[in-house]
Amino acid sequence: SIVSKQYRTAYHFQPPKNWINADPNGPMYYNGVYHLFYQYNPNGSVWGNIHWGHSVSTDLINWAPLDLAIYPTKPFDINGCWTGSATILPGHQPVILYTGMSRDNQQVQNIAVPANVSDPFLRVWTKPDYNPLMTPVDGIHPDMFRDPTTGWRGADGRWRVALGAEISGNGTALLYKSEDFVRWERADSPLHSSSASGMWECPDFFPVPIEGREGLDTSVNSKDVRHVLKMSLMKPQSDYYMLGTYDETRDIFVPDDAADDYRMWLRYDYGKFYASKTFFDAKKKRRILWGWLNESDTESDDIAKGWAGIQIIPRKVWLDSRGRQLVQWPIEEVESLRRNEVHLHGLELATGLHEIKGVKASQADVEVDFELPSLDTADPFDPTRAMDAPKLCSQDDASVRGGIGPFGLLVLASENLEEHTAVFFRVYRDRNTAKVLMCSDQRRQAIFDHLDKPVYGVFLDMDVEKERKISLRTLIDHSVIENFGGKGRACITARVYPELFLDTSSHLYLFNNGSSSVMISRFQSWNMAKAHLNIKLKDLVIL
Ligand code: DQQ
Repeated sequence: SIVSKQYRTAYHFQPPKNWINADPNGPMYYNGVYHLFYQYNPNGSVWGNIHWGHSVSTDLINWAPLDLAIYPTKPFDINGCWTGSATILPGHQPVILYTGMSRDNQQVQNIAVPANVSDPFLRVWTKPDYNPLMTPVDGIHPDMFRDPTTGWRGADGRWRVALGAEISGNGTALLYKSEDFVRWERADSPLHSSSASGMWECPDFFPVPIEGREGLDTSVNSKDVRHVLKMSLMKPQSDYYMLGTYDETRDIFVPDDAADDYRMWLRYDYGKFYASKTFFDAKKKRRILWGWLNESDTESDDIAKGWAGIQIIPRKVWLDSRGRQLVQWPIEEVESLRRNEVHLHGLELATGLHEIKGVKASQADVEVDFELPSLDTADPFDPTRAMDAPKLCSQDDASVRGGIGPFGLLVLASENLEEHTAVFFRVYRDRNTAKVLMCSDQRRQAIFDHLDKPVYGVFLDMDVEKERKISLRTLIDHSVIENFGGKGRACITARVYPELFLDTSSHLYLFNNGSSSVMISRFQSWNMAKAHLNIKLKDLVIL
């Protein structure tokens, strides 16, 4: 069976003694301290009895666990304290809105406030008895009404929050408005809804500047910003987002491209990634994204391991220079864990394998640039196969010879490659342009056969004619591989459980199975030190 120690992560957030750790909740920066709450079952290895776990940090990498912050005690949340968000109100007053599973099993929205706002760690939260603030009435289904966003304030001075719902079969971001953040009324129209999908869980709504990479406070709205509306779809359990305009007068979100097939919507991450939520980091003026990475093993494995669920390394997000998608990159603080750099530049990667020696391949950070040969040796693009990138990755996998590619990394590879996860690119010539397919193939990740072994894939939105270089950054941490293609324009995260590295070290290879060589114009890898995920509070220095 799977034993927990080998799959626990060294630098990806996990609660210390964890059972179910799921959605990131109420992330915020407040008075020098970063807060992460998360859906947490303190005494079970399956979902249920949900509390709010709470950890604090001064660098988003090293964490001190605190007592449970919000837990089922009142008629308005006695059956679970579900997902919600933090908002910092005027007077620098933090509050949390969260969904309670009420005594009669209805989803209702409650407010919680710090018992002592001068406690630098906001350890104790209280829930006023005037809760719930919002209840599922007027056609709102009591099973589909949850996950309040961070609030934002319009020019009219009124607060707004969005809630995940499904109305008449349509995925919906319901809009509520308030003068005092206590008395809320439903707006006449939702912020947005679509017939392309059912229930929207964990909505998020925030501005990004058209120019630059800075984050903005959630209430900012001007001609110099675009808005992002994100939703988690329960089927196929993935996170999607839309870029568009927030029309404050009509109080609606107007997407640039309202595709009626959700598979055309944009995604933060084309791998395993769910229930994500952003917050504005006022300290470094960044928009930071958190995301839950559930397990890809079985429930009995989780019981044997005694834990399930980790978080991504927090990512800074901003609008791509061409304004067509978001870009994501691991926060710079993670680089403080880098040790023992191994680098090679100017390697011509002919067809074959090239092992990277001297790196701890189960706990590493890798950055590599692949310079492409002339594109006319690329395979022709078959548009009939374009719709389904994952399928293309599983058919034309790492073992299928191509003109340019497949090339990339074999990650968490065993001695004789019986086990490995292939992260690779393939270039196709499409009339007078070229397309880049990015893949992560988990089918050979482990000799266990009961694991979820998907193949993930996405086309990189880049001008490969002009750029001629494809970059890849990969964070490896025992049972998680986070991949950032094209400098963060395409992200694919996978959960893997190799068996063989139990008794042998794991290996990292560059590989090229294309007929053309590619030039490795840059390769750097680092061992990653363990983050401190269980700091004593007294040792947490507030800068
Ligand atoms: N998880 C929470 C819900 C949310 C779901 C319950 C998403 O509030 O919709 O644990 O994973």
